[in-house]
Amino acid sequence: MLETPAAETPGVVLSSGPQADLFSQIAGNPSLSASLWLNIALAGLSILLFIYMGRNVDDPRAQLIFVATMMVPLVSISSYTGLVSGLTVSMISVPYPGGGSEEVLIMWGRYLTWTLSTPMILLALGLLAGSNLTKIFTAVVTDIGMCITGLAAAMTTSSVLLRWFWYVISCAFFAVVLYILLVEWPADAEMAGTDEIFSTLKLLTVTLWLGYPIFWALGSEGLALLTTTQTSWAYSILDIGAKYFFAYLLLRWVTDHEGVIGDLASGSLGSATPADD
Ligand code: RET
Repeated sequence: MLETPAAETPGVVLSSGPQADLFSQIAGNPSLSASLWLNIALAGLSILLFIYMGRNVDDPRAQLIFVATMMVPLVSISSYTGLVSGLTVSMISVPYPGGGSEEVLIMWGRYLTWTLSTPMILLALGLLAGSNLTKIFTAVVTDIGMCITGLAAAMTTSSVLLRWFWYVISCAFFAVVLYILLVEWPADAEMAGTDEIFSTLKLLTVTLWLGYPIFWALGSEGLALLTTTQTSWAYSILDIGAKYFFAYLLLRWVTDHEGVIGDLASGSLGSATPADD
C-alpha cells in the first residue's frame, strides 16, 4: 500500500489508486471542495427541516408531494458525497470545438443523480398542479431522457461533433419538459385552484433550470470559458435554488393548504378536469 498525501489527513485512511488521486485533487482545491461541502450541509439541514415540517401531514396526496420533495435533498446528499469522495468524477480528455483536447476533471455523477432528483421535482409539481398521469409520465420520462443524454454528452470523447449532438438531443428533451411546465400545467393548476403557488414555483424552476444547459455550454464540459471550479460553483448555486429553496417553498405551502391538495382529484392521480365534463 502506497502512502498518498491525503492518507496523512487525520481520520482518512486511503489506499492509492485513481479514486484516491481524484479525492486528493478535489480536497486540495479549497474552493472546489467548498462548492461540494456547502451542498452536503444544506441538503442535511433541509432533510431535518422537511421531516419536521411534514410531521402532521395526513392527506395521501399531500404526503406523496412530501415524499417526492424529500427525495430531492436525500438524492443530493448522496450525489455530493459521491463527488467529494472521488467516486463519481473522472479525468476525461475533452475535445473542444476550436480543435485540440484537454484532460479535465468531469463531475459526471451530477448528471447521473439528476436522473433521480429532477423527476421527483416534476412529480411534486405535477401533483400540485392537479395534472393527470399522462402529463406527469411524459414530463418524467423526457426529463430522464434529458439527464441521460446530458451524461452521454459529458462522457463522449471520440468526437466533438457527437458530443454536441448529444447536447442538442438533451435540449430537445428539455424543450418537452419546458412545454409541460409553461403551457400544460399552468392550465391544470388554474382549474385545481393551486395556480398562485404553481406560478411562483414554475418561474423559479424554469429560470434556474435554464441555467444548467447554459453553464454546461460555457463550462469545462463545453467551450471551457469557465474553469472546473467555476463550473462546479455555478451548478452548486443553481442547485441551492432549484432544490432546497424550491422544496421549502413548496412544502411550506402544502402544510398550510393541505385541504386544497386533498380536494384535488384523489386516488388515481386523476385529471383536474371534473369527470362529468
Ligand atoms: C444538461 C446538458 C445538456 C443539455 C441540457 C442539460 C440540462 C440540465 C438540467 C438540469 C437540472 C438539474 C436540476 C437538478 C436538481 O437536482 C444536462 C446540463 C438541457 C435542466 C434541477
